[in-house]
Parts: sequence; C-alpha cells; structure tokens
Amino acid sequence: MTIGWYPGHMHKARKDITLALQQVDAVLEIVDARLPHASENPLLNQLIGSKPRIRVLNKADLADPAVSARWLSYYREQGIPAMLFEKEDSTALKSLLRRSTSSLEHKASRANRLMIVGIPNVGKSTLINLLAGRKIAKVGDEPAVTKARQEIPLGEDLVLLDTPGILWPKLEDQEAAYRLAASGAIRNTAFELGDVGLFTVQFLQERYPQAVRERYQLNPDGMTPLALLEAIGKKRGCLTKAGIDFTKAGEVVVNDLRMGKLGRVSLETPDDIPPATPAESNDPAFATQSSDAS
Ligand SMILES: Nc1nc2c(ncn2[C@@H]2O[C@H](COP(=O)(O)OP(=O)(O)OP(=O)(O)O)[C@@H](O)[C@H]2O)c(=O)[nH]1
Ligand SMILES: [Mg+2]
Repeated sequence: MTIGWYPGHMHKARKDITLALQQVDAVLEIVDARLPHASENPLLNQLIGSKPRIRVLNKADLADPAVSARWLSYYREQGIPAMLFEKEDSTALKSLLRRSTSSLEHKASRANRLMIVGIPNVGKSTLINLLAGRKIAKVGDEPAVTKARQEIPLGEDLVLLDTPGILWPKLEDQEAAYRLAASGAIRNTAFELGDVGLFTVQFLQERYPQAVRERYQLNPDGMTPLALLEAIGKKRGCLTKAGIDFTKAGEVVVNDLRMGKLGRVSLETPDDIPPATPAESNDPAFATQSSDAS
C-alpha cells in the first residue's frame, strides 16, 4: 500500500508559513531523533532558505543513543547546526534557547521572531510551551493537533511562532513513509496498521531482535516477519473468528514502538539516506542547508 497524507489544512498551512517566513528572523526545524532524515520536510527546507536555523532532533529519549551520536557527527560533517533534545531535559532547553537567540540582533522597531516548524506530532507545541514556561499551545499525542499558526510573545524582544505540522504532497521514498507512519507522524487512518506493523516487526528483527525477545518473550530468529506478527497477535489476544487480527496486532507493535516500550529504537541511521537522484540534486525543494546558515 502506498502511504501519503496531505490534508487540506496542511496545504493552507504551507501557504501561511511561506508568507509568515518573510517576517521571521530564525527557525527551529524540529525533526524526530529516531528518523532525522525521513522527518526532514523538503518543502520546509526550500521555504526556510538561508535564514539562520537549528535542526532539533527531538524525542531523543526514544532514540538509540549510539545512533543519535552518529547523526550528530553526520550533521557536523555537513556543516548543519543540529542538537539533540528531549522534553525533560532542562539543560538542553537552556542551551537551545541560547543557541537560537545568539544570531538575533536587537531591533528598535520590532521583536525578533523565532518560528518552529516540522512534520506533524514531532513535538513543536511541546517545545513552545517549554520555551514559554507555560502551557499556551495545545499538545496532543496524535498528528495535526495544531491547525493554525499561533504567536507567543516571550518578553519584550522575542515572539515564538508555533505552526501546524506539515508533510508534503507525495512521499516519494516509501521506505521513509513507512518510518514516518510507524513514528506517529501520519494519522493511523491514512494507512493500514497491519502493513506498518509488519514493516516494524521486520525492522526490529533486523536491528533490535533483543527488544522483541524482551517485550514479547518470543525468539524472532528464523521466523518470517508475518509469522512473528502473528505470534505477537496471538500473545496479545488480537483475534477474530477467522484467526489473527493483523490490524490489531500491527497496532500493538506500533504503539509499543511509539511509547518506548521496546526500549530506545532508532528507525534509521545516516547509512539509510538514499543517494540523491539527479532530479533531486537539481531541485531546490531537495536542497540541503546553505552553508551561510548558522
Ligand atoms: N517521548 C517524548 N515525547 C515527546 C517529546 N516532545 C513531545 N512529545 C510528545 O509528542 C506528542 C506530540 O507533541 P506536540 O507538541 O503536540 O507535537 P506537534 O509537533 O506540535 O504536533 P502537531 O501540532 O500535530 O503538528 C505529545 O504526546 C508530546 O507529549 C519528547 O521529547 N519525548
Ligand atoms: Mg502542535
């Protein structure tokens, strides 16, 4: 099944972000630390252009720390300012605030404007609330909670802009689309949970077999991914009159992954970045960050 999700409010939000960016001084681009490349939106990349920005690898508490360290070195090599973040880390919050305001000069005419952008459900509004020190932006454990841009003044000199999470019209890389779906960035009704559950089970078998043993008390060695999903479904009572309910079994695995019940799992490493096709390397929508951004 081909996965894609680009509802009308995202199209509207994209237009709104494009306009609002004209008045923005710096950008925090939030990606998911478990899948930093798949969760990087090429549309936003194009829109942000050369404005100062920091790529924030959020939900680092759910990602495999060894893999996160590899991502940080990868971005360092690429000259992309990036940092790991998780909502409980107050030291990282102070450092993020310091880094994101360091490039901003005081303006007599208006406050500086810092926009937070990223895919759905990646933690933008949570971060806004942490930066603001109060619960001002609506947060929720599902994609598309924020439907419209919101401006939050932080003292006299700074305005934070929360934005709706956006994806892009066609998810060309379907492997990446499955990672996005597994992570929670795409609404569950936009894909088949059985398919994404199967993808997740296969991934765990390959990279985190110990997590399967510990969580489900099953030995995944030598099993097909389908047999493993079936065994998990049987253990968790995901049954219909006709046999195993693969949608429910898929949901069990995907929810366990999203809630960190399988331990700290990264869904991709820098080695998983597909080589750019010639079309992509000429297309500004796929351009990586310009070197003058700090
Ligand atoms: N484990 C973990 N969960 C987080 C972190 N940051 C945010 N979350 C959770 O992620 C979910 C989504 O958070 P939001 O802040 O609403 O995400 P958003 O990017 O604003 O989402 P949209 O507005 O739908 O685009 C919530 O359940 C948060 O509690 C984090 O650092 N670690
Ligand atoms: Mg939000």
